[in-house]
Amino acid sequence: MQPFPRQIEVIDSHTGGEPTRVVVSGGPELGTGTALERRERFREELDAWRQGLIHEPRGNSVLVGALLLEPSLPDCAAAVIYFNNGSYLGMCGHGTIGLGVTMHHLGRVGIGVHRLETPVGVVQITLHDANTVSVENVPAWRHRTSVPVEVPGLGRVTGDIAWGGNWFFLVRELPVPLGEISPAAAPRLLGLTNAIRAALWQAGITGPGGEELDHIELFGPPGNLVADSRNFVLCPGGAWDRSPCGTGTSAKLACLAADGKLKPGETWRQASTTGSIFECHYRAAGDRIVPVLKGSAWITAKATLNFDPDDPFRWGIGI
Ligand code: PYC
Repeated sequence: MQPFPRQIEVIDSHTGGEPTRVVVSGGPELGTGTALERRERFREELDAWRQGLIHEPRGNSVLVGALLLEPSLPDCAAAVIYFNNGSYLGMCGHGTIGLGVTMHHLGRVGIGVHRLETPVGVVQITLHDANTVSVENVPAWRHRTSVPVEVPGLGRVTGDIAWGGNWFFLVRELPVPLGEISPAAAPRLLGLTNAIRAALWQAGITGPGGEELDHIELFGPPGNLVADSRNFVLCPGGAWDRSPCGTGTSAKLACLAADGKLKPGETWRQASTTGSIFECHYRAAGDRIVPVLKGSAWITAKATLNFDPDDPFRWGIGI
């Protein structure tokens, strides 16, 4: 394996409460190729780097990493690979807002429009000011509607399967009252969504290519927030998203569009479990939609991570 350097430079930010760690220098050497090819090299040959960057004691289960790379496409400002405690992501909405703010902070992009290469396609960011970014995501679409799944100990749950840059199961009907969506309710909601995810996999309910539906979304009323809905999103590594989840909200917009509940250009304000909000709309693109999500991010740390070769936990603790 490629030896770890002793030090990796990172910039941490949060988007609506959800943290992003951008690897600015000292990251793994992935060679040339598309973002997808380089992500697969990362996964197959250098996964210990992901673990050291994200797991405790340097990181935590909520953190999403963003490896900033040279683009392979000439019209892109950068390429990026997103990863978390569980695995690698296709796209990451909150992470792209954090990345835009971080790149501006580094002087790598100015206010205006920029394109970024991701493993699942090119996305476009508009940097409105030092903290506010719109992301035009990859096309989103609904794959299946009102899919039933029997969840042990819970009963029949119904939901839609949609792509928003990752695969999502968006719950429509639960056999129990949803209750309040709030950080205090997170342990119960984690129990529900983990059980749904396991039942979907057990039942062989997947994306069209057999992909695991590893993000599960619950939706409730916005309460006193100025929003259309409040969500709870289970992420692949078992943490819940503190932000409204950009790819999850893209999947939600695809379902709203397919149901005729949201027209192109109409605003949808998606609130998260913590109360942070993404303001969103979409444009039609054949049988898909192109979602646009606007949110804010703040830099929280500029750090040098140390990897002492004598540290028994230098690769992180996978918990
Ligand atoms: O914002 O797309 C997102 C996201 C995915 C996982 C965590 N956040």
